[in-house]
Amino acid sequence: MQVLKDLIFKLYEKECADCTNEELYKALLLYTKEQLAGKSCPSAKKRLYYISAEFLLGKLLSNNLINLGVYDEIAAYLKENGKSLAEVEELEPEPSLGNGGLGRLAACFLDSIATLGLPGEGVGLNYHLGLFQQEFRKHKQFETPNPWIEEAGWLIPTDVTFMVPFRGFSLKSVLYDMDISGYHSSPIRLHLFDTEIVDESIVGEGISFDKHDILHNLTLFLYPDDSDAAGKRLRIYQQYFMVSSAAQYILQEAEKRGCTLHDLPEYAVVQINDTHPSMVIPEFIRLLTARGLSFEEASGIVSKMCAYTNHTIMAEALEKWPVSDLEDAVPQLVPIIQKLDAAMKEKYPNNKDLAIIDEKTSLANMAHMDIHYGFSINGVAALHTDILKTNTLKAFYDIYPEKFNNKTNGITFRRWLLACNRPLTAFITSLIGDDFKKDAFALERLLEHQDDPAALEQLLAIKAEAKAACKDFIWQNTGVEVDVSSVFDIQSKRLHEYKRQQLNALYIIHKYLEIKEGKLPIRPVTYIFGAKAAPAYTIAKDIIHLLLCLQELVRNDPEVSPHMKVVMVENYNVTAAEKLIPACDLSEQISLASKEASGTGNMKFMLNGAVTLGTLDGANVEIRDLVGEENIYIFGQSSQEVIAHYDAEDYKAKTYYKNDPELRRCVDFITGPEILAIGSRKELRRLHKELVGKDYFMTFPDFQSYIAAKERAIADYGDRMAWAKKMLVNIAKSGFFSSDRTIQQYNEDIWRL
Ligand code: 26V
Repeated sequence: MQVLKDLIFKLYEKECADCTNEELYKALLLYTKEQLAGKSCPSAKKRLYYISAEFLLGKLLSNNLINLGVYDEIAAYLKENGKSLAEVEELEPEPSLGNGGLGRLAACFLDSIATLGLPGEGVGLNYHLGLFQQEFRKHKQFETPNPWIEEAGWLIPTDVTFMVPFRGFSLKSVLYDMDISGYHSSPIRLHLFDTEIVDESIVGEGISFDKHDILHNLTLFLYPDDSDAAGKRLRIYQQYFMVSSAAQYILQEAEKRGCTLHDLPEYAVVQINDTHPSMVIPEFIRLLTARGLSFEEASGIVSKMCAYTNHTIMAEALEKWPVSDLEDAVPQLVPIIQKLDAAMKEKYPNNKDLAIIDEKTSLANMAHMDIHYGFSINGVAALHTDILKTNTLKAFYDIYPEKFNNKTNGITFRRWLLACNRPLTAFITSLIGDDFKKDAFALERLLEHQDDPAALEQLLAIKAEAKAACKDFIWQNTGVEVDVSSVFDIQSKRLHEYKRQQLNALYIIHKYLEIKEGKLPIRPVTYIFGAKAAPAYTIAKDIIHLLLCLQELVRNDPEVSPHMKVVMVENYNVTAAEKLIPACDLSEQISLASKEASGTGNMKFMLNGAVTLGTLDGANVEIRDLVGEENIYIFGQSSQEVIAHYDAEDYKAKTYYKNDPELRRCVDFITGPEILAIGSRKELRRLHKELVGKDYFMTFPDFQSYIAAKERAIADYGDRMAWAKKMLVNIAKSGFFSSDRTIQQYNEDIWRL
């Protein structure tokens, strides 16, 4: 601790005990940065570049202290001086450079790459304003900017710059670096490119800004709303700025290591995280041909170097750019993409599904380009990869079966157990030692304690402690007082119709109505939500409106509120997730089967001893296989049934609405007098109409089986010992979902570092 003590004295000429929390935060930040800078990054001839438009890092201080192995020592030192590390941590702004699962996965991957000592680097953009901050007013979501960059924060300025050409102008990219720590290992670097002339003053009301002012807005926001043409074009500018800077950097670094360019795949492998960085393929070809290589050689090199990860089958998220927009922004890429497309059309003249540029629409399909010109394509959970092979990308699987592979997602246990749940970590260590911190499969040893009443009691006590801490958080965040002896039922993730928060809402209405009729539930339940909706996603916002109205309705009804509470946490982000997840009893993973590629929240909840209530979708399938039917609650249509309904276009919400009076009663409650007295007619009617008229994500067919499964779970919760055993089995079996395992598999099958 002497180093920290000296640093504090050097900075402020006083002792720790006399410092403010702000001063201590700055000192700890500096201390941590110095410690990380003192360790060299793994070096090697061949390096991985993980290019991603999103890295949802979350706060870094405590995570870094844990990875450096000094957290406990520093916490104790502060405590001795009358300070609290937890309070100091509160001051750190959260770098939210991501929307949800995809960005958080990238952040977990960096932790694991560092922990495993692999020579890898992350590459992305330095958005000045990360994901918007969510505020609730009049039971609705409003968005405000979220500035996260501090004067002396985690970013390390460098003198690396590149010129990125656009139609009519060029922009200079400047590189900022961040050290990403691994657990008891050397850090790796995250490279974030920025422009020099981004201008935060162009932000108007909320998060509005001039989308045409490319010079001043390029790295201003993470993924602005792209529901209009200007937003789409800005996204092309952002993506090209990112990949052109990345490609120039990769070539420069490879050449420094002795690469002749003809042997580039021996020096670099690029993982394309979703299609956002796909333009890196034509950009590499452009740069290599400009350096004298033939087009054929350049495209051959790129094809040995680039690998693509698909994260969704949702058509609207699979990027297709109008060739005319590419012409407007990055005309130099268009002839290259056209040439790549022509070669494939010549090779496969009879299959339009394989085209990069669709002849009818003139849209360039980024995933198709990645698959033709990459050497690997992977899905993110076993079911998802199967659906890609047999459905969404079947035409490609038929011609390139060897390129397809699965890499089931994972999470870093350092953040999602060691950092966010210290009591559980200590408990596990006391039972099985601490091998699990580096080898997550060691958690299986917990199974030896599954019939040990003392261990199970202790597990329940730790959960109770986490719930008590979460109660305070919920009180501060929402002003709702929750009952810690109630079941904590949590659904926290982005708000999207396919994730079906609306199904959960219908269940809540069902329970509310039962209580009003005098049918009291066997035990109280707290229904907790955390979710942001995309600013232009109307129905998602309507669902938030409904949830906030339900929160209000229940809170103010003395007949109902002893039995249930509804809580919608404001501004759900990584920091909030770290508070909610340890406290969860029942983890809601209720997406429409086939639609959630993997999910990673499901893994975080499981690791923290929650039991899953879910559909057989994404990684839930693998969770079920690991823990067995008796330790998970599964309901709903299977993915094959869902896909068959979409193919046959035979689903009619109205039929269910007509034939199931209980369902109808709950759906109609959305526009009934109780809710209308709180919320606004326009939003609620629109949601009602959407459900009865469309229900595109088929909540109605799963309504009854959802109720049955949830009732079973809530009843089972009463047998405390049996429930604790389920918790323990879930924790013990979660080792497979460590991102260390995922990254090892990426390395063995794809990167070969
Ligand atoms: C994005 C959008 C944006 C526009 C509106 C519709 C829409 C639908 C889906 C998406 C998802 C984009 C990709 C993504 O974030 N996928 C998530 O990736 C996670 C990490 O692999 C995975 O666990 C989640 O299941 C998957 O949804």
